[in-house]
Amino acid sequence: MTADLFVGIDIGASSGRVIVGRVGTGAVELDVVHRFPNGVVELEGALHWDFDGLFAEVLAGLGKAAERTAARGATIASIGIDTWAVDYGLVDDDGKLAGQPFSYRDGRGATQVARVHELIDPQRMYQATGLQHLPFNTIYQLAAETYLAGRQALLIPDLLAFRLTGTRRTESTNASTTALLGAVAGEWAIEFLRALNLPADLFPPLVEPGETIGTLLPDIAVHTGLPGETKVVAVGSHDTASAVAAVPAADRNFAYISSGTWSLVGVELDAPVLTEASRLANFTNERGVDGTIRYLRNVGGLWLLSESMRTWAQEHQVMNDARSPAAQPGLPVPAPAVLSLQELLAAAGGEPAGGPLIDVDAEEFIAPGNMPARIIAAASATGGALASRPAAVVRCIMDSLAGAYARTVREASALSGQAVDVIHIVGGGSQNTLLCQLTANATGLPVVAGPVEATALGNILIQGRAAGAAPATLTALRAMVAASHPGVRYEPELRLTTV
Ligand code: LFR
Repeated sequence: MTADLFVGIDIGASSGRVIVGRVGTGAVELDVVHRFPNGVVELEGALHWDFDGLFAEVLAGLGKAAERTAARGATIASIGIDTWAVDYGLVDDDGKLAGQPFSYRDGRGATQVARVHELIDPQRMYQATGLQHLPFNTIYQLAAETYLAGRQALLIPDLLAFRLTGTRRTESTNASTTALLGAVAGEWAIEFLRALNLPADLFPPLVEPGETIGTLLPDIAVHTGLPGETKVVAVGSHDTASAVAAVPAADRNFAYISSGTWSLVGVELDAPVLTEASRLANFTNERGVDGTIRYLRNVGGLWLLSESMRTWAQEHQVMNDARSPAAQPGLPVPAPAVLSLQELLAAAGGEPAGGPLIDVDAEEFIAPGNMPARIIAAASATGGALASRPAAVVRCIMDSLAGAYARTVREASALSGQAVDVIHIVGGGSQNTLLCQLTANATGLPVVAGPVEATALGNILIQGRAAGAAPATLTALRAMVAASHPGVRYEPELRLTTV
């Protein structure tokens, strides 16, 4: 029997997966046993997550993991969970969930910003929590709640862990995205809970990555086929914390870009930067694994691309319906095919450099909707004429992202004093060769791309370490990632200019 298998549950804003990870001597391997889609759903006019649907997928994935490992005569040592940050579900004394959790893409947080800032001065909030201002931070969402009596707030990974084990905990890397956790002490900022009239025990007690949350509830063990003693272990439950833990950097002089729905761009530090300059530049000090600080900014991400592709697919459907033989007898010509991601990126690579740019961080890009129209309007507002053909829009997104990455890396380094010699891109964007090359060009630094599954690797490695199957330091864990998942290196291309 081997006991070096771990299950990672890793759910992002657009998809989730259940992974069986094997931690061996100097190497870590993943086997994705279950994938499922995720996305916001509209319920009673507001944007939510289908938590019950996600939990059903988690159970299905755990069942597959149990089957897969039993077939190999192996056992699963533990389960770790990570998801996006900020959002939570409200649970009553009996453990019942009060409705499906709101999504951060719903606008309700933004409506509370002014009121919260009247109660807590934003400068004081930053000095205490070190969190960047995002209109959907947990603190603003909580301010929109009308009924909290007898309820506790469980962040999404904590809610999943609670459903699996019956134990209520708040994992600390994710707690740091609430704007209710002190950046230096890592304790709840009780004064802010009080200022907002929120109960002091609104969140369950904190737990650090590597600590055990509990073991499976009997009915979960029966349902999934996993042994009842299977542990749920806290990992960097904020997906970005897990991703940064698995960046295959050799030393501290690196910047990372965790590139997925969002691009999280920054450096790793030992202590937070809480200066006024840092606040004005909107850098965040989120907690990382092993007490590190993820000093970063949320830059717009591949959400701009995926929402654009969704819009084009919808328009294509409408055109096709209009051209169907039923709608237009005698004109049964299908609309031109929608380009795949690969085709779109290839076409975008062929578009001329130096085209119009947009501010990828603008609030108007947060909500779902017709992204190409918003991008074209944003480009024209800054004097650029952006053609509506998909290749031109995609090129504009890529150029704008690369430019924002370069600015953000420069600022993170300047504000923190952390030198940067190389940029690691991990997550989905690491497979986007155009984006990786444009980033190397814009920063003038080498880019090492990969692994694409950094988040899942970070999740598995922290469990592996807790079980004694992986080394103690982050540097040694990262060396395991580098050895088993070699990256692709992009050097900055020289731009020849005529004088
Ligand atoms: C990335 C991420 C970001 C967070 C955003 C919203 O998946 O977790 O770090 O700011 O989603 O939760």
